Amino acid sequence: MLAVHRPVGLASAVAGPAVLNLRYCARLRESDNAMRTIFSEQHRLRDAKTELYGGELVKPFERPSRADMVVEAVRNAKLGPVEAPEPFSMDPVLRIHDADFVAFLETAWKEWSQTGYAGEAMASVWPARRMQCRAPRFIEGKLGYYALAAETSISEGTWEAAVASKDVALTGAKALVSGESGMFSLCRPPGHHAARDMFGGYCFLNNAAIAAQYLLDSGSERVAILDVDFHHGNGTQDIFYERDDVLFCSLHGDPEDAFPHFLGYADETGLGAGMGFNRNYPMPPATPFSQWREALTDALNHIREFEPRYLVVSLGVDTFEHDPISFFKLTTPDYLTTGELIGGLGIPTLFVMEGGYDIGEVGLNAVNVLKGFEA
Ligand code: Q9C
Ligand code: ZN
Repeated sequence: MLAVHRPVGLASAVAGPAVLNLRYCARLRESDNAMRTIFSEQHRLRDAKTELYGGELVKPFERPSRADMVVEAVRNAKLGPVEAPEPFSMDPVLRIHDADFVAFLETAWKEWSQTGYAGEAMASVWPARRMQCRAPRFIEGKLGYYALAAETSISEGTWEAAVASKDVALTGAKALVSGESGMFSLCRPPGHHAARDMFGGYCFLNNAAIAAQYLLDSGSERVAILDVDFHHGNGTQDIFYERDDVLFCSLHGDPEDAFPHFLGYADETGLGAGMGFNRNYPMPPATPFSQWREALTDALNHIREFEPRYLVVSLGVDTFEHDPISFFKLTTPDYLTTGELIGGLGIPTLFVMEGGYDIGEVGLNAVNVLKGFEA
């Protein structure tokens, strides 16, 4: 009771006239509704020249202009303030990723460029079936050991951008712990393909997993992760596969037809203590919103039943009908509906940016999810 009454007494004593109190209340209410975006200019340091695509080296689909378009859309929509991240130590990263993997990422570009190779660092050899799965000394072998795919090159500045990206995720998570009900961590590079010891699919550090673990470590019992990126969140699934404190639900292109091809089937439901805490919703080419929405509703029902303290959404908008590398048929207004359905849970939610490669529409589509959530 005392805690309820004291601020009122203080406010009237300090502010005096009731009209000032009203203005103060109005300001409070306004900032309650505005979703804060965490964004780092450091994302620009991830600016690889090459991606292996269709047998050619092309300009990467995952490029700096993506994040610029999203932050511009956040500002145009007046979603709320855009803030720089706070720097965190590597401790939260090491709760998710292996120390040798982190050390590899940190030094990979230097080791590669010291060999004298002209191009960017890319994996070209793997510990395939019946070979030895151990990290060799030379960078070429280490790349194959730590890579889950070949399209993602490591270039100068990649590590620094990945570090800033996890700070963006952690700053958003910290704000949730402080009582915010919705935050947008505009991460770039993305993270959901990164496993505890693997990079690839444009991802290096798993921002969503790092944020989820931080939320657990801040004293919450359960956290759910909803992955709506077009691609299966193989890294996140793998990280939490044997755990019952994180429910992972992913809606994605059927791995029979879509990257990452070797994970994301419906029969992957968790292992050991984690049995039943992993749910995959693979869907075929040309899936329309009507069908995708049914999967979302089912996932949201399971999340509601799980009663998590927080929800982390791996927010990819490469489900868009015009996405250049994906095959679902979601339209721009569908993202508003998606946000509304997620907001209907009433769970404090951290949105972590993942994919979305239609540069012209990625901003509006992402912001529509956030606006729908706020509505
Ligand atoms: N033919 C994310 O959205 N290559 N990563 C796909 C398509 C890799 C996507 C090839 C796609 C990675 C974060
Ligand atoms: Zn994706």
